[in-house]
Amino acid sequence: MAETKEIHIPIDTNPVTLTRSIMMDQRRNPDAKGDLTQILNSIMLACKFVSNVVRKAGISSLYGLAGSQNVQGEAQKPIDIIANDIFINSLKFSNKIAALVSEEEDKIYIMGGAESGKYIIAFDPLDGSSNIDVNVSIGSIFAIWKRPDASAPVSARDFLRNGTEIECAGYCIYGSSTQLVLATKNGKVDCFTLDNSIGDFILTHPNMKIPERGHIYSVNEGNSLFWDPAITHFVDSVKHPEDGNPYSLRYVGSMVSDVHRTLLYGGIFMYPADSKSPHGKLRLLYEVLPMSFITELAGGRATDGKRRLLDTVPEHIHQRSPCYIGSPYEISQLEAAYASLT
Ligand code: AHM
Ligand code: MG
Repeated sequence: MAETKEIHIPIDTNPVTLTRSIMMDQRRNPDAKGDLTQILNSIMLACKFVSNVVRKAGISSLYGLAGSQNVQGEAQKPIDIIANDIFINSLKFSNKIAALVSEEEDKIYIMGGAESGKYIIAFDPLDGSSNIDVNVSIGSIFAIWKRPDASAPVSARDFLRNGTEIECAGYCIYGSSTQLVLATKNGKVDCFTLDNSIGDFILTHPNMKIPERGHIYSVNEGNSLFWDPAITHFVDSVKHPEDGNPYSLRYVGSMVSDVHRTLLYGGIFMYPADSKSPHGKLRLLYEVLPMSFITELAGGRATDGKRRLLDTVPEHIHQRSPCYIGSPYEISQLEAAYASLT
């Protein structure tokens, strides 16, 4: 009789995939109708699609300015516009989103046929676009809210809400691997890594927790000429600390990458207001609030220097805000600088 050989293949045959995780969340909530499940599935598909486009961008000449033409004489779109189309088309298919706000759309985009949907979403389909041409990690960011009254006509007012009312937020980073980080209200922050061989995201970093304190600060220090005294003092204090152990500076210039690193290693990510940009650069609805929500659920903090960011109610959909996101220790140090110097 032939000898039976045992073959050991280091493969997890029962991984927690994002698809499974979303379904398990729905099963845990007996009142859930599955609307959020469908929306998250649409986002997952959009992220996989954008990831694929980002990876192909170099070889398929997708880079270029809006309006320029390819060799066939067809108009080419820049990759962030392609990402926007991918997100909108994917979300349309879910049929559960009444309207959306995108960094790429001037006005709110009302979904024909789904105006009575219970949910609205704000997203930046491809943040960090200035990094696209130099092969630096970029990402997509989103936040989902339940409409206060789904029977009323959907309008921009539905989006002008406190960040604590976010149902779910996340980002997808297109880096050396593609990872989707998802945070759900009353839940936790999980990070899933795309396994291209099976075409699904696998749970690789469950229940992410930001370190209580880090040793990295992240800011565009080229703007320091325009900073206010509080931010200047804080940055000086981490560069010239009393214990003689200065912080490291890391700044990709791509919010998703800088916040992702901050969640994993701790420290602080900053985009201050300054005398040149009195409201800062980053947008509340689809950059600052989703990242603040995720960071708080991971045990971190997010402030504009004086106020908790999640308590900010935007006055218009593309409103900017200064932001400081990170470990509890560094954020309290920064708040102390603002309290004593402003
Ligand atoms: P974008 O939405 O036009 O891509 O700009 C947002 C990006 C963020 O990802 C990043 O944190 C910031 O701009 C970097 O800005 P700067 O180049 O001024 O440091
Ligand atoms: Mg952006």
